[in-house]
Amino acid sequence: MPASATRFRTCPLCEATCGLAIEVAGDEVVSIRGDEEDVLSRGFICPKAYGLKGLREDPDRLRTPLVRRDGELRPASWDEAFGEIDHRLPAIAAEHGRDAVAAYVGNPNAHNLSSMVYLQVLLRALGTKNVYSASSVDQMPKHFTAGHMFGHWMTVPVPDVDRTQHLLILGANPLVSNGSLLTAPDMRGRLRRLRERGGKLVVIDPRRTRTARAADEHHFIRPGTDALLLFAMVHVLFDEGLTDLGRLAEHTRGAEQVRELAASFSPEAVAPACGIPAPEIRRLARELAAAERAAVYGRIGTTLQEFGTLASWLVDVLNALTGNLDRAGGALFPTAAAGQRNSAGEPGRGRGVRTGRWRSRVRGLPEVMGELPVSCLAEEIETPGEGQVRALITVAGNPVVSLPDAARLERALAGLEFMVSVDLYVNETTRHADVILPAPDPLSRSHYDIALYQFAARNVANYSPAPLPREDGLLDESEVLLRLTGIIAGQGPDADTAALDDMVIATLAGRETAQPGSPIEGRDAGEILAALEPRRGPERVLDFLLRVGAHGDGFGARPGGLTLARLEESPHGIDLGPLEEGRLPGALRTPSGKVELAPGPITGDVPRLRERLGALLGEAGNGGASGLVLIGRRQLRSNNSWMHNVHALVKGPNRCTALVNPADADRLGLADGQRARLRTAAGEVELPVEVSDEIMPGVVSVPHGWGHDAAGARLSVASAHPGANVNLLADGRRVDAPSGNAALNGIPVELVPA
Ligand SMILES: Nc1nc2c(c(=O)[nH]1)N[C@H]1C(S)=C(S)[C@@H](COP(=O)(O)OP(=O)(O)OC[C@H]3O[C@@H](n4cnc5c(=O)[nH]c(N)nc54)[C@H](O)[C@@H]3O)O[C@H]1N2
Ligand SMILES: Nc1nc2c(c(=O)[nH]1)N[C@H]1C(S)=C(S)[C@@H](COP(=O)(O)OP(=O)(O)OC[C@H]3O[C@@H](n4cnc5c(=O)[nH]c(N)nc54)[C@H](O)[C@@H]3O)O[C@H]1N2
Ligand code: SF4
Ligand SMILES: [Mo]
Repeated sequence: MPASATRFRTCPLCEATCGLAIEVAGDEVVSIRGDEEDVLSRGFICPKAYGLKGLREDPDRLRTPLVRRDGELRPASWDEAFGEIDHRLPAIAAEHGRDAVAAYVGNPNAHNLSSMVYLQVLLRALGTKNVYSASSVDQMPKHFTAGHMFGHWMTVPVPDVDRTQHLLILGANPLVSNGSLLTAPDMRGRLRRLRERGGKLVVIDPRRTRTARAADEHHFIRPGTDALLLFAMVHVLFDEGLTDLGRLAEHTRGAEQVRELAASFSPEAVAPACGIPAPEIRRLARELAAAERAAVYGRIGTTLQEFGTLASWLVDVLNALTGNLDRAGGALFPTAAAGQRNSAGEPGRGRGVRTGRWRSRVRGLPEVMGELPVSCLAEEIETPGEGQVRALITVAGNPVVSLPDAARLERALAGLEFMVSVDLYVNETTRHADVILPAPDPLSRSHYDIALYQFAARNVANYSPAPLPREDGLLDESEVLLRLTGIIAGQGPDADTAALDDMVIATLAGRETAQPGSPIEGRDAGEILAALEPRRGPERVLDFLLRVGAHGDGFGARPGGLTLARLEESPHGIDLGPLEEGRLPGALRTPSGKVELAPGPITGDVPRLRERLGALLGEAGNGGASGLVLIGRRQLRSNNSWMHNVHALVKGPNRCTALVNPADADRLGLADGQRARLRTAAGEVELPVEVSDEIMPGVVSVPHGWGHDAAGARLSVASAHPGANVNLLADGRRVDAPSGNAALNGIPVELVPA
């Protein structure tokens, strides 16, 4: 047995970015523990971290490219695989136009340094309007509201959990999900300390989750009605003279308009619709206003629903109206060390954001943040005509399991002329590909969280080199993405990727030296490139981003500032301190230079909410809503759809169950453990029922990411614990109107014994 060594590496599985101490011997993982000295996570990890060992060792994980020959995916060399792509993909774009090739990029890209740097390069080379990502089955409403309120998509306020005295959480279960748009490992500890210092935690969720159980107060809410509740709280603030914008008053526009919009949403008007009594709503608002330092935080339950934009907006309207926006202990704007746009360039004002620069061909939904809503993908593939999608590239995504209209999407993928996937597995999605390019296992690549530090509850920077060598025959994902870029750019399957990489960094350096307000404004780009020598690939780009970033050394302009070399000397990361207050107005990039409290693209959706309120009140007047609605949940040992082939994470009882309230179970004649059928117009699934009063009456909760019984997938462990694909029930036409985000929570369903 080779001598063992400990390597420190940030966990790439979820947004908490925990530091891992990985004991390795040769090429093997011996053990995985929490890194006690990690500047952010201080030793915390969850059970998924250990799954990285199983993932590394999984015999089903791809170790060679696969190419479809005579209908079957067969092992091939990289040259054969890229040759096949070169032979088929550019021809489709040449014959049918660039939009005929679509791309879908999934969640793990946000946790992958190579993809964070090179995916954009590939997508730009593709030049297609048909760019799709998991963002539009996730947080797109939050980008939409951040963009319109603060001027940049990524300027998302983060609750200052470590200093707040009052935290109101809606539609998030960070004790299980470990936080999202909130990078804060060990939320259990952080929330416990909040309560120990006399603070209060309130949770609004149709399910009494772990987080709800750890709170001072929990309220059930009817799914999809958060915007009504939040509007009513805003109403109370104005009604009772409790608004106080504080320091931000002179930097804010639109408060009066918000007051007018909230007028018709009194607690008394919305209470029967959302299921929270009016006096309770009034108290929630008063307590929020009275708290010395408070923050409102909403996550998947508030974004993956029909009024995602309005709910996301009202979360930050409440933060602003109570004087908690940009205030310590309230909701703050992180200062990420790399790639943060709201700390770059000239402060205080900018071009703002635009949406709808193009629209989806079939349904006419607007582009947001450079992409189209994934709810449109199936119809864009299936509907004939000019601009029809005929080829698809997926990178780290499992759309068949993750997107609505799952059955239709599956048919659509089967009908594509050509499909390429970059992935770790042959799964429900990639089994439809003509070529699969394997990605290396996470432990054999380096890591830096460019994306997630934008949402961290404390400013930190942590780089880890690859703890283990890459297995023979695998390429770093940067190389895979650059070779694909070369093919798209017409340079053939053997493009000079080193030259492409040089172009990437030269473009970045050229742009930055021309950028007013940059620490390297006016300098010679050649000098900057020389200073990055001899680095190449993602590390060179990362070093560049760190050095021109808010904490960087500015290539000598700010001696002592961050460089990648300094991070390499700090295996547990560098702590850059608590989030700063007073980042506004400097971080704003709105054309007005103000916080826009009532932007038209957001408030334009209020009439739709008013209409819904009317309909819900009509139902309530007729003795209450009779039907059941479906929502989702996350589970500690799952990671969306893709860690179910690791035995340690799937063993034990079937977790893909429908949680049903005892009253509903009685009414429907269902007993705990019994199999039942869930049905919508879109499709049906069968799964066991779990009867529990932790779920609100009238609501059924089913986790997503299951349904691993597809023929042709190569997931021997997962297929023994298949569960059901809940997105077979989801209709892609249900979207949040402004952002186009899918509304996968709050779906009306029928439940019957199987
Ligand atoms: N263990 C684990 N961790 C994960 C993941 C995973 O799959 N497993 N996935 C990661 C990803 S990609 C993400 S985006 C994050 C998500 O992180 P979270 O948003 O914290 O995820 P969930 O646990 O699904 O919590 C959403 C909550 O919203 C509630 N809910 C549903 N509908 C409504 C509604 O209409 N209103 C309100 N108020 N609540 C509602 C649900 O009951 C649920 O408790 O988690 C990440 N972390
Ligand atoms: N009903 C319902 N549906 C949902 C949700 C819900 O709450 N309810 N949540 C939604 C959310 S928040 C999200 S983020 C999406 C997730 O949707 P997706 O991103 O489409 O799905 P994942 O399950 O994350 O699948 C990731 C894929 O990436 C591969 N992979 C993992 N690591 C790497 C890597 O390093 N490189 C490459 N190339 N591949 C890799 C895995 O094998 C897997 O195939 O699901 C959404 N779908
Ligand atoms: S909480 Fe997230 S980042 Fe931390 S160990 Fe678990 S999966 Fe990894
Ligand atoms: Mo997500």
